[in-house]
Amino acid sequence: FDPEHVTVIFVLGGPGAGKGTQCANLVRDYGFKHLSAGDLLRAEQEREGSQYGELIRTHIKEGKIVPMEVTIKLLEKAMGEAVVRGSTRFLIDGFPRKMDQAVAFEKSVCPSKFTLFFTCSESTMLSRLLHRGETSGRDDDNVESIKKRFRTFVETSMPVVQYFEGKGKVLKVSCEESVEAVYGQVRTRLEEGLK
Ligand code: UP5
Ligand code: MG
Repeated sequence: FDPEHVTVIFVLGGPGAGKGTQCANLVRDYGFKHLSAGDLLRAEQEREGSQYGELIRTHIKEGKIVPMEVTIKLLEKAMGEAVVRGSTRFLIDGFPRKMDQAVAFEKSVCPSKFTLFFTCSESTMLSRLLHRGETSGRDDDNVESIKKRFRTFVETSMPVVQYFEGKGKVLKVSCEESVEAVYGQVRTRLEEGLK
């Protein structure tokens, strides 16, 4: 597909900040195509015959970033399929979370218009994830994995946010409040960004 004809918005924020929840609201109200890198990786992990199943499983459990070739390939494929079906506006959720991914994706797939960055305290994120873990079935919704995910976020993913901030391309939203209150802010920021 031609990057000139698509709009990409990155959605970043700590584990459990509410990226997926708010993206679902934006899909409903603005017709974005939502692609969660984590969801794509989990689907690939489950896919029969995938050569990456074990690699993805161990990285996710340890809160580590899967090598970028795998994730970028999955995203590029999903975007290509969505473009064929008429999508032009994408929310790329939970990606890029390491500098090499950010640079490679913008160079070889598509530059982003801006990044929506969800800020949230670790104590709030921890309680949300533990609550979700009671029913999610996710291998990484347990205290040990969550602590590792927090650490990777601070050490590896925050530099990506700072990189885009340096380019004036980050719109921040605080995610401590209720889903509805946060969404009000998300809409305001998004509309500023799309102007
Ligand atoms: N909830 C949400 N908002 C709330 C609110 N305002 N008030 C009260 N409750 C709220 O929300 C989490 C929970 O909180 C839900 O129960 C929700 O109802 C509630 P959710 O919207 O799911 O938060 P989200 O930010 O999407 O959390 P998620 O756990 O998905 O974030 P992660 O970034 O940790 O997970 P992701 O799936 O993106 O990545 C998982 C792993 O995949 C990574 O750790 C990594 O190992 C791997 N990965 C890569 O290697 N490379 C990539 O590029 C991407 C992922
Ligand atoms: Mg998510």
